[in-house]
Amino acid sequence: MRRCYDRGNGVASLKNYSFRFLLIINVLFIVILSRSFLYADIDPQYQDRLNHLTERLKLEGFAEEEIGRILSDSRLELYPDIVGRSGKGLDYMSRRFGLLTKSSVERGQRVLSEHRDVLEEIERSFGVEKEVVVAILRIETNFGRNTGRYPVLNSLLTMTLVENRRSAWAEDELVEFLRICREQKKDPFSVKGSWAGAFGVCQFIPSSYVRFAVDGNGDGIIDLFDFRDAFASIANYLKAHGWENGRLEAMRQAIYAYNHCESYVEAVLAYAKATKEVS
Ligand SMILES: [Ca+2]
Repeated sequence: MRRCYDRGNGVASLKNYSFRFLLIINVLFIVILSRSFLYADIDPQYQDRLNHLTERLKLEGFAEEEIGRILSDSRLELYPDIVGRSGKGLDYMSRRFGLLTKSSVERGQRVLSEHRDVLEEIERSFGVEKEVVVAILRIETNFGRNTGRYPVLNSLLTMTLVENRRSAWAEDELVEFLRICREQKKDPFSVKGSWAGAFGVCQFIPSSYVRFAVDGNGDGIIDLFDFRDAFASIANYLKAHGWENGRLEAMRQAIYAYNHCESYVEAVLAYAKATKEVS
C-alpha cells in the first residue's frame, strides 16, 4: 500500500511538476506576448527608451496595465520630423502674420467686448491688463482657430523617444500630461495641440497647466479650450512671472516668460495698444 501511495504520490508530484512547468511556460509566453504587443507599433530602435519610459511611469504611480493600454493604442504615432524644429524664427510683427490689420484688431475688440465682465474681473483679481490677455490669445491661436493638430501625447512621446536636446524635458512633460488626463478622466489621445506639446486656446505646456492654469468660469474644471479659463490662466501666469501694470520692464519680462522671443513681446504690447485705442 505504501508503495502504491508512494507511487501515487510520485505520480501526483510528477503531475504537479508538469503543471508548474506548464504554468511557468504560459506566464513567460504571456509576458513575452504582452511586451511585444505593448510596443507593437513603435520602431524597435526606441525599445530601450520605451523601457526607460515605462519604468519611469511605474515609479510615477501608473499601473502597468494603464501604461500598456496607452502604448498599445492604435492611435499612437511618432512624428520624427518635429524633433529638429527650433520653434524660433516666427516674426509676429511681420505683415504676413497680419496682427495689426484692421480686421485682426477688430476681432480683438469683439473678444474684449463679448467677454468684458469676466475680463474686468480677471483684471481686478490678477492686476493684469485685459488687452494684454486678449493679445496673447490672438497671437497664440488666433482666438482658438489654430490650437494645433498634433495629439499632445504623440508629440511629447516623439520628443521623449527620439534622442534630442528636448528628450528629458519632453519626458517630464509627458508624465505631467498623462497625470492631468488621468485626473480629469480624459482620453490622452483626444487632446490636440502644437508640435511642441502646448494645448488649449492659450497654448500651455502640461507643466504650465499644473502650475499656473486656473478655473476662470467657476465650473470646477480647468479647461484651457474654454476662453474664460484661458483668460484667467494667462493672467495668473503673467502675474506669477512678475507682471506689474504700468511698469514696462516688468510687463515685458512677464510676456517674455510666456514665450522667449523679443518679437513676441513687441507683438503682444502692440496688439494690446491697438485694441485699447479702438475700444
Ligand atoms: Ca472652468
